Amino acid sequence: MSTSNKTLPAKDKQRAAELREQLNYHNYRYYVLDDPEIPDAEYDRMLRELQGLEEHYPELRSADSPTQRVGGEALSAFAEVQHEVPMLSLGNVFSEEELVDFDRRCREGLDVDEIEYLAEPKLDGLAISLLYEDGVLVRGATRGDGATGEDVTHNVKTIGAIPLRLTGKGIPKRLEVRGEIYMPKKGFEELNQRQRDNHAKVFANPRNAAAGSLRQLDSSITATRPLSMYCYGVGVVEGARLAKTHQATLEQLRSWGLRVSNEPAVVKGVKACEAYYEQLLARRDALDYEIDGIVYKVNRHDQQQALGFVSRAPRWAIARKFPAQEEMTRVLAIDIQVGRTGALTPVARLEPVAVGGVIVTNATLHNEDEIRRKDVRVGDTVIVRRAGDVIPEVVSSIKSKRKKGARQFKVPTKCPECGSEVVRVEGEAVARCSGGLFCPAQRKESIKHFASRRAMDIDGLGDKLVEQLVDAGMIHDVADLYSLRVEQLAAMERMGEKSATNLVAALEKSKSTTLPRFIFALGIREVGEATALNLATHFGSLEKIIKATEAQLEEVTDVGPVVAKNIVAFDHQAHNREVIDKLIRAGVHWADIKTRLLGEQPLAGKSIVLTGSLTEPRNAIKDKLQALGAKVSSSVSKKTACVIAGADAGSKLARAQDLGIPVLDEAALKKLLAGDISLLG
Ligand code: D41
Repeated sequence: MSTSNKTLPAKDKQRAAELREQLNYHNYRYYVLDDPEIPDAEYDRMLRELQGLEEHYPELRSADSPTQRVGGEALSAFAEVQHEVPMLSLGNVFSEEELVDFDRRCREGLDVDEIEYLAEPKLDGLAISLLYEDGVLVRGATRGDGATGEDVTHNVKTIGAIPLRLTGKGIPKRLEVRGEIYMPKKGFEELNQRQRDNHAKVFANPRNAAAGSLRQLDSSITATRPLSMYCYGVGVVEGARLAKTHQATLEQLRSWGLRVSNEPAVVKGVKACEAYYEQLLARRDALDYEIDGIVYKVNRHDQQQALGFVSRAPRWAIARKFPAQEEMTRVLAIDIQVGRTGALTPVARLEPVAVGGVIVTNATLHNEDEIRRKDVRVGDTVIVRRAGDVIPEVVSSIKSKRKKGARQFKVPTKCPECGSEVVRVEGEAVARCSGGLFCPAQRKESIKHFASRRAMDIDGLGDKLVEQLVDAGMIHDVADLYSLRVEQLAAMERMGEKSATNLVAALEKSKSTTLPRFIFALGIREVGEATALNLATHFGSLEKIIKATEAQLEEVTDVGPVVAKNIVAFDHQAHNREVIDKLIRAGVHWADIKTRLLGEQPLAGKSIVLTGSLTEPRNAIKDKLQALGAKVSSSVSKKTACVIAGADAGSKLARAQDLGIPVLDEAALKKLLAGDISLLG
C-alpha cells in the first residue's frame, strides 16, 4: 500500500528494481569476490539514484534494498568476530552545499552558533579493529558489515606499522583501536610490477591490493605486501578514562606508540572545513597514500554523544568525497606509440571523461600482454584510473557491456611510423620497432630525451618543436641541434625572433655539461641517471667507457650483463660513434672525473647504520657498503660516520640527530655508493 500521496509511475518502479538488482550484483563482486567490475563512483551514483527514488516514493523501500545495507558480508574462510561496539558507517557528501547542510543539522541539534570539527584525510583502504589487552595485541578484525567482521589477527601481526605491544603511560586494560589499513602508492606500483613480472594477478588500485593482501589465508604472503596503517579512533575502552575531544584521543593513541597521521587539524565552522578540503585536495597527489576525501568529526565527545546516531551512522561525522580517481568511459580507438628505444606502447583513445578533476582522453595499455590479460577492445566500456602524476591507465574492461562483434586487438607486425619489422624478444614483455634511428618516432624521442632537464637541459626545446624540426628534415640526430641558426628557428611555427635567440643561447649553454649527464643523454637502453653516474665515477672518461668490454662494464655497481650488452651494442654502432664525435666537435665538453681504482675502499674504517624502511633490500645495501670498506653496524654511537635513514625511521634517527651525526637519505646513499664521501663531513 502506498504511504505517499504521489502516484508511482511504472518507469520509476522499473528503474528502482533495475538499480536494486545491479547494486546487489556489484556489492557481491566488491565484497565477496574482491573483484569489483565498475568504479566506486559509478556504484555511488547508482546508490544515490535509488536513494532518491526511495525518498520520493517510500513504498519502493524494502528491507532487502541495497540502500538499507552498510557494508559487506563476511567471507567464510575466516573466523567471525562480533564487534562489541559496532563499527559505524560514515555518511557521504559530494558538495560544499551538502556539507553546509550537515553543519546546520549539527548546530541546530546542539543549539550552538559554531562547531569545532576535527578534519582528517579519508584514507582509501580497509577499516580495521585492533584489540589490545593489557597493552598486548590480541586480535585484529576487519569491519565486515559493522556488526560482524573477520578475524585477521595472523595477518595484522605482519604489518610493521602496527605495534604488537603498546608503550607509554596509562594504557587501558582493554583498548580497541580503529583505523585504516592501506597500501602506500609506491609500494602498490612495486607490488604490481612484481605481480606482472611473475604473471600473477595485478591489482586495480591500492585499496584492492590492501584488501587482497589482508585477506590472505597464508600470512607469509601478507608479510611480503607493503601494508601500513593509520589509527583514527577507538571502540571498546576499559580501565582508563577517555579524553574529552577526538583530537586528544588521537594524541593519546600516538603516545601509546600507535601510528596516527599528522594531517588531522581542528577547524572551526564550515568555512574552515572548506579551506581544509581545498588545501588537502591540492596536495592529494603529493601524499604517499591514496585518500578519497576528508572526514569531519565534531571534536567534543560530549557534543558527539548529544548528537547520537541515525540508523548505523553517527550524526556527528561526515565524509566529504574528492573527485573519483576511477571513471567509466568508452574506447574509441587503440593506437600504437613508438618510444625512444623503439618500444611499442598501445594507447587507448577515449571518449573524454573527467577523472580526479582532469579531463582524460588517452590512457596507456602498457603492452601486448596487458591488453590480452585485460582483453580491452575498441568500443568497450572501460574503467580508467588517473592517480597522481602517473599516466592514466585502463584498469579493466566491463565485459557485460561489450557490444557484439568487438574484435581482439593485435599488435601490428610492422612499425606504424616507419614500416620496419616489429620484434619481440622471447621473455620480454615489450615489442619493438627494429628500425633504430631510421625510424622517425625513435629519432624524435631520442632528441627529446637528449634535450630533457635531467640530460642536457636545453631550455626552450619543447617536444612539439623537436617533432617539427625532425618532420621538416632540419635535424636528423642530436648533434644537428648545435648547427641550428636563429633565422631557421625563427621561421618555425609558434616561434619568433626572441624565442629562437633564446633557444640558440640555451643550446650554447648546454655544451658545458658533466660526464654523467652526457652519458645519460645518449639514451642507451636501460642506462638511467644512476647507472650513468656509476659509469662515470668508475671509468672517469668517455673514452674508457667506450673501450670497455662487457666484463669490465660489469664491474661497475649495478651494471649487470643486460646493461653491459646494451652499452657495448650502442658503442659498436658506427652511427653512434659519429654522433658522439660530431657533438664533441660542436663544442660539447665536460670535466673528467677522478676515478676510483678497482678494489680501492673509500669507506674503509667508516661505521654506517641503516634505519627505517629503505626501498632496496637491506642486505643488498649492506653488501655494497661493505664492498667499499664500510662496517655496517646496528647501533648509533659517537663513532658512527653516518646514518642512512629510510621512511618512518625512529629512535636511531633521533639519536643520530642528537649526536650531530650526518643523516643521509636514499638519494645521498646513491652518491655515497658512487664513491662521493663528501657527505660524511
Ligand atoms: O580514513 C578513513 N577511511 C576513516 C574512516 C576516518 N578517517 N574516520 C572514520 N571515522 C568513522 C567513524 C566516525 C564512524 C568512527 C572512518 C570510518 N568511520 C569508517 N571507515 C569505514 C567505515 C566507516
